[in-house]
Amino acid sequence: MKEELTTDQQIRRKTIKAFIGFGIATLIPVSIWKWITKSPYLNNALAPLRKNFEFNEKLTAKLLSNSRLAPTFPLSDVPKKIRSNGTEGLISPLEKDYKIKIESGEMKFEITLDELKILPKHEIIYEFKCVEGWSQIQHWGGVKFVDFMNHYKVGQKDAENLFEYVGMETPDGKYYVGIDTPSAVHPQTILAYEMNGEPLTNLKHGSPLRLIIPVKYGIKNLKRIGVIKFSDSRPKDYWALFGYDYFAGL
Ligand SMILES: Nc1nc2c(c(=O)[nH]1)N[C@H]1C(S)=C(S)[C@@H](COP(=O)(O)O)O[C@H]1N2
Ligand SMILES: [Mo]
Repeated sequence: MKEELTTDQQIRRKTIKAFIGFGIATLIPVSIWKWITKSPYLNNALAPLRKNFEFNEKLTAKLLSNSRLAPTFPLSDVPKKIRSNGTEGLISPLEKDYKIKIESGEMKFEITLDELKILPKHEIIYEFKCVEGWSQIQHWGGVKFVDFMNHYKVGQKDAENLFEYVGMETPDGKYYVGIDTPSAVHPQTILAYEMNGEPLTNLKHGSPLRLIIPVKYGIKNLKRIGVIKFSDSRPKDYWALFGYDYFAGL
């Protein structure tokens, strides 16, 4: 039943095909986005991001690149001895009344670890990678960074936009990292207070609270969080000052 098509008909068919193709192409990012926001507590505070997702090409690209999930592993793959590296900002004794200082726009406040622990706990077993060339499967537990942002309504510049960066520092200010917000809100980024299913008590591993950010190299996984602040200007970053790539993404 081969039919002869007029040029007009051919053009029409091609247009329809192109239209369907375009429709499918736009569905891909939308479905990735839906997957990011599947978590119920993501919806509200990330609604502003959704707008950016549609209108801000740069952010869209970043979000897409960060919507990849790092591979996870079974508990049996976790070695008994967890490697430790880097003690900047961990030497001074931890203050007895340890609190995390938060800054976001006009907001400035402090929270305790117990307050943070009210939020849902998430665990991850993934391959931690240090730029120095070693990697190890590790098991961490804590609060999703995006849950923390939503719960305390921080990181929001206005009704439509998030601040572009998150800066974190040790309480003594001797180690510090800057994280792009799309990586901070990645579903696997957590404020970790557990290692190997137990409270993180080891000071060398960042007790009482550290960052676990599987989309970045080890250098960005700040141990002993004292300060979390949101900004549009790039926060200073310890290793970037030594010439390492600012984003240190994986
Ligand atoms: N406060 C602080 N955090 C830090 C570092 C550091 O020196 N000080 N080193 C980083 C580096 S280079 C790595 S590889 C990881 C190591 O984490 P671990 O000791 O729990 O294995 O912590 C990161 N976070
Ligand atoms: Mo590292």
